[in-house]
Amino acid sequence: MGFFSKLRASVRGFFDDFTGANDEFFDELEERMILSDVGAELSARCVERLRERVKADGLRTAADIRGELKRIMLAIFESRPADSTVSTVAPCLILVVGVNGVGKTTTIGKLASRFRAAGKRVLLVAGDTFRAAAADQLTVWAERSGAEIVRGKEGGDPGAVVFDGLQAAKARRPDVIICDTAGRLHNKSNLMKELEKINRIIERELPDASRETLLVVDAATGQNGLLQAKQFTESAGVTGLVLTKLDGTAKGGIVFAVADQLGIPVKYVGVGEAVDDLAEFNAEEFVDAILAGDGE
Ligand SMILES: Nc1nc2c(ncn2[C@@H]2O[C@H](COP(=O)(O)OP(=O)(O)OP(=O)(O)O)[C@@H](O)[C@H]2O)c(=O)[nH]1
Ligand SMILES: [Mg+2]
Repeated sequence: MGFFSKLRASVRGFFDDFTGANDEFFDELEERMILSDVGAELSARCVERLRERVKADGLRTAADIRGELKRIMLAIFESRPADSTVSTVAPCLILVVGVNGVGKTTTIGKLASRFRAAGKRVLLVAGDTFRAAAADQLTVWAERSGAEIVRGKEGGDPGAVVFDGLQAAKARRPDVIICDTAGRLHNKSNLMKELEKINRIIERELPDASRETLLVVDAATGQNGLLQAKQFTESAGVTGLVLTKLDGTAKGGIVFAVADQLGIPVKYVGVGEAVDDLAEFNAEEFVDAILAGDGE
């Protein structure tokens, strides 16, 4: 599959130079995991556990050790909510948040296309009035995917655009409503306040909608992305994560750090700028892709 071949090329293989289950191998593995942004503490914990299992079970071959590491890494996801798909019980409202440039608008475009391909009626709301041309960018995606769009004036009040969008939703009854938001305001507390205001408007105008708040994080920002995730989770009620730009980084390990430290599921991963470059996150396939390395 194209999707996983992109991932494989981007994430560094942990077993590329395997010569045996010795200290050198374990140290190298831990280092590679840290370089992939799994995080120092979690990498150490995984490798420690692997050492124990290798010793206890007398594992010797790369295949056996890889199988054990796979189980250990999958366990990171097993303690988290398993739901990896967005609810599409109509009306479903998806609010997309995240700092500037991470890929919010692109992800919305990709999601709109997916839902349209599944026969859903989609309404996009251009809640980013801060950045020039943000609404134009979303309009291009709407046209491309056959979604409807509600947009306001540049520099206008995002709350007002969201309000208008929700009135349109009440009248037109789409299956899915996706709201874009600004990634940058004058400062961070403004951004969080704006999101709280948008949330209040949605709560008031569309109280019965099934809600998702997807936080988009650029995988290449590594541990800083984890920090963003913590901040947004505290103030914006995030229900799921989208990790983008996994095609452009060898740091896909951030997925593990996020799953380990935050109680929110990774729902989608982005591996490019094209409409098909978004996939539902599947922990087992993801771990397989990471452990497969470059040579396979
Ligand atoms: N390689 C790659 N590029 C991506 C991916 N997702 C988005 N991009 C690119 O990242 C850039 C920023 O994407 P946007 O969707 O505009 O990001 P945003 O979060 O809406 O940005 P602001 O509106 O400025 O806050 C664009 O050039 C996208 O094409 C991805 O998964 N892989
Ligand atoms: Mg945007």
